[in-house]
Amino acid sequence: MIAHKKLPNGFEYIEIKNSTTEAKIALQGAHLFHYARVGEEPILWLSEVSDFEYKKAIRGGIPICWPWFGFNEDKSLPQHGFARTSIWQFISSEEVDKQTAALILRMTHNEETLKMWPYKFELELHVIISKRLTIKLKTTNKDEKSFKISQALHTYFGVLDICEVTVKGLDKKPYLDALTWNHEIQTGDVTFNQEVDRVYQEVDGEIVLSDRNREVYIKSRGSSSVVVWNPWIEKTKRMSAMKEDAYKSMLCIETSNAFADARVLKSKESHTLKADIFTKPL
Ligand code: TA6
Repeated sequence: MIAHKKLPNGFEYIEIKNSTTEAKIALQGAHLFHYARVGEEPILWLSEVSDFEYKKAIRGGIPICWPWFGFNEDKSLPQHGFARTSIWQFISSEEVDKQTAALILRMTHNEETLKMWPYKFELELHVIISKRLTIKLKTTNKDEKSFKISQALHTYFGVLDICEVTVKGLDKKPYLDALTWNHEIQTGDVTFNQEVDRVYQEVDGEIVLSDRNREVYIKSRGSSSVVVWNPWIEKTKRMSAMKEDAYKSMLCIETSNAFADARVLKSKESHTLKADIFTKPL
């Protein structure tokens, strides 16, 4: 089943349900905000107090940070770009088989985006919902001049208890610590007992989020950087649309082209950022 739904306030999303999975994608931001395998805890975390209002980013799921990751030099512009608060077009949906749905959403430059970012573009999100979740974000330069993008699939994963989570696959990788702006090298698995906000570079393999009852695998393509973020106690209190204890049950592992991994696209060139997400029971 693939249905176009509206909340009482008019907020539109697509609901997908089949024999193995369920998902929900908002037209604002092409924001996948729910993904679960039938009978299991959702893979994606969604804040219990998230907004579902136009021009406010949903807190959780997979926000699309584009055409810049983080803050813009022009501080009047939104953190993480404008894609996640723009209305995308729902282009197509297909029930590939009883267990698989494929959807395409698209946004292009308009008067509003050109004021913030003076380039013509086409941005498409291809999502394949099945026992695995495949997300492809394709940027095409429709302008005559080159442009540079930094971006992230800012994926919020649900975890049982952040204190018992380890992230594998980043050992010996260099990272920028966004809390100190120092450059560091990862030693062993990433564990969590404080705020963590790191942009890892030279990432070339799969990342494994090891939780008490499952392992979530994240395989990326078109990316050599990964952002790992947990706001912990104090930062959570300052984040919009997050309950005070939210940090205990979420972790962001973001397939990205961030900082040194930003990409330059010449006129008519395309670049695709891809994440494959799947689980293995322990
Ligand atoms: O990806 C990590 C990060 O850049 C953090 O520094 C924090 O700002 C987080 O994104 C959330 O940003 P948001 O704009 O969604 O509140």
